[in-house]
Parts: sequence; C-alpha cells; structure tokens
Amino acid sequence: MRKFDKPILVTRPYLPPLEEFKRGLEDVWANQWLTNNGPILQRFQKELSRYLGVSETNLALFNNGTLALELGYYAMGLSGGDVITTPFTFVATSHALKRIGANPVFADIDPDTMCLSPKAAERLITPRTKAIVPVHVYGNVCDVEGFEKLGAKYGVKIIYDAAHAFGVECGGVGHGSIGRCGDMSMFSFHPTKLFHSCEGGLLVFRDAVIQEKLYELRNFAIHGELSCTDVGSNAKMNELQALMGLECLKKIDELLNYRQKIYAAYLEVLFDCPYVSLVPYSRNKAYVPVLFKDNGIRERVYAELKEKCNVFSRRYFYPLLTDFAPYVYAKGTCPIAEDLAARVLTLPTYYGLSIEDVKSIAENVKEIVAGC
Ligand code: T4K
Repeated sequence: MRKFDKPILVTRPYLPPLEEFKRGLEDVWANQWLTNNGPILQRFQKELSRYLGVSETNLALFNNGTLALELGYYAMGLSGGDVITTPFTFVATSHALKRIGANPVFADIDPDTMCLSPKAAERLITPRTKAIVPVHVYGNVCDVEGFEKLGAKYGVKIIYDAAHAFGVECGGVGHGSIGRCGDMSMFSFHPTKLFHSCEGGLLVFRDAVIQEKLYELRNFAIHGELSCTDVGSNAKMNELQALMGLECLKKIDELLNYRQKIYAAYLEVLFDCPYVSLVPYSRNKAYVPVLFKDNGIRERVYAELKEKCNVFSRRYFYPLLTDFAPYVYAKGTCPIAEDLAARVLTLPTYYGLSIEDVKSIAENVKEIVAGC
C-alpha cells in the first residue's frame, strides 16, 4: 500500500498563474471600485453568458451559491409553500428553502443517477406544492424531461440546484448549458468546485423579468437612494471574486478535460474490483463517487485511506439531510437515498493531481477492499 508523503485532499482549487492575476489586480486598483456591480463583475457576466450560451439578461451573480439559492427561491415566490426536493445533497439546498420560510418535503432518488426521482416527487405533489428542486448531484444530470412534464402538468416551478454541474451540457455537447433547463438553475463557484471565483454563485433563469428583482434583492432591495422595496440581503459578488472567476474561465476546457482523464484512470484500476462500482453518470466528472457493497466496507476504505495512505476521501453526502436536526421530521422516508448515502465515498479529483497518484489511490482502495 502506498503512503503519500503529503496529504492528498479530496479536492484542491485551480489557481490561475499569479502574474496574470496580478495584471487583473492592476485594473482593480485603477478603477478603485471593489464591489456593487463593478466593471470586472460585468465582464465576468458577459463571458459567462458567452460560455453558457445564455443571454446576459437571464443571469445574475452572487457572492456564494447558498445566497444565490435563497434569493432565487424567494424571487420565485416559494416562501410559505411546500417544495419537493432530495435529501441526497449538501445542506445548502434545503437550508436556503427553510431560511425563506418554505417547507422542504423530501422525495427519494433514482438509484442510477442518485438524483431526485420525478416519479417519487410526483407522488408527493399537493395543492400546497409551489416548486420542485432537483439537484444535478456530482454533475449527474437529472431526468430533466420528467421534471419538465411535472412542471407543465401541475403548474409548479422547477428550480435546479446545479451547484456541481458547471460545464455540463444539456442533451450532449453543443446543445447548450444544463442551466437552460427548468425555470432556474444555480451554479456554485466555491473553491471546492471544478470552476470557482473564490466564493460565488450564479443563477440562470428562463424569465428575464426577474433579473431586476434579483439585482435588488442582492443589494438590500434598495432602489435608488430613497426607497427600499423588500427585505433584501447583501449577496453581491465583489471585484476580486469576479477577477478570479474570469481568470479560471480562461482555463475551463483544460480543467474539464483533465477531470475526464482522472476518472478514466480510476476506472482503469477499479473496473473489476469486487464490491466496488464507480458512479458513471457525471458528465463533468466534478466528483469521483464510488459505491461499495455495504457500509462496513465503505467505512473501512475511508478510515484506512486516511490512516494508512494519507488520502482524505469524503463521504459526500452522508449523513443524509433527513438525519440532521432541521430535517429529522422526514427521517426514514427515503430508503434508496439512505442506502446509497451509507455506501458512497468520493475519491480525490482535481487539476494537478497526477495520473500516477490517481492510480496509486485506486490500487490502495483495491487492496483495502481485498482485505475486507
Ligand atoms: N448545493 C450543493 C449541492 C452544494 O454541494 C453546495 C456546496 C451548495 C449548494 C452551496 O454552494 P456554496 O454556498 O458553497 O457556493 C464543501 C463546500 O464548502 C461547499 O461549497 C460544497 N457544496 C460542499 C459539497 O463541500 P466542506 O465542508 O466539505 O469543505 P472543506 O472546507 O472540508 O473542503 C473540502 C476540501 O477542499 C478540503 O479537503 C480542503 C480543500 N480545500 C478547500 C478550500 C475551501 C482547499 O484545498 N482549498 C480551499 O480553499 O464543504
């Protein structure tokens, strides 16, 4: 078993060449403008619009993904209603609902994609349901056609948490960003994501009319100097974040390609490993989730990778949201999600992790599993 000299973390952020970032900083100094819809943020928005194939009128940037979700949900009128969502996600998906006074209702996931199942969601729709919030978990694409039909049939909004899905195309390469599906999608630009802006979040929405509302909400909902139209927040992306985003966007194709190489290297070693399967559906390979036969093997691999190999994998997304205090009212309602959360482990993947190291990690996993 190989023990690495330095810890291998589950992810590391890509950092652009320092000289190029410094050149960008010169613009910030020259502008003497640091936040509040600055010129670099506007450039970043333009570039994102080009990259995603979405009009600039249908985008809004925020200082992180969680506040983007919170204000997006609020602008879509979800406060006070039921919202059907998945428990197999990061807590932010549901916290943002709770924080605007919506009630998360948990439906089970599809065992193949690990995303919310439209069939399970449909069974829970009632007159109180205002929206469905599926998550493209790990960059696995949800059944977007299934959700589109539910939206049309029941008149409920479909809002995707696409935090993991930057760089994923809808219906194959060339069809445009996954963000064009549904009424709204949120991409997280946190440094643990394959593309980041230090911290950041992006909303992409179908109806350009809400852009102005979102711009107001992210800036306290003040309107001009003399009026305030609503209870807004401070969720503005600043110029340094936007600069980081712009610099990282220059490299996006290479970042995405490198992840595919890492995934292929894991697969090469692990494809015939008993009791282990790599989850194959992630389009952008944002994560490398591996499913073990049972919780015992998963826990052993997690612990031995850490203790014997200096490799820090993560059990995303365990525990399930329905095990956490704010959502424990729904514990036991989603057996498929419970089962998968107990068996999944995400292995290290990031730009700069060498293919040789990836193969060693995979060999280590194989050896630990063989000893179970
Ligand atoms: N929806 C979904 C489905 C999400 O997954 C998330 C966030 C959101 C919504 C909300 O979006 P944001 O508000 O975050 O934009 C992390 C992230 O904090 C969180 O963004 C992410 N999902 C979640 C899945 O994971 P932790 O607590 O696991 O992160 P942490 O600090 O343990 O970092 C993980 C690894 O990354 C560490 O081993 C160290 C490394 N790292 C981390 C940072 C921040 C670095 O090397 N450099 C860094 O700067 O939550």
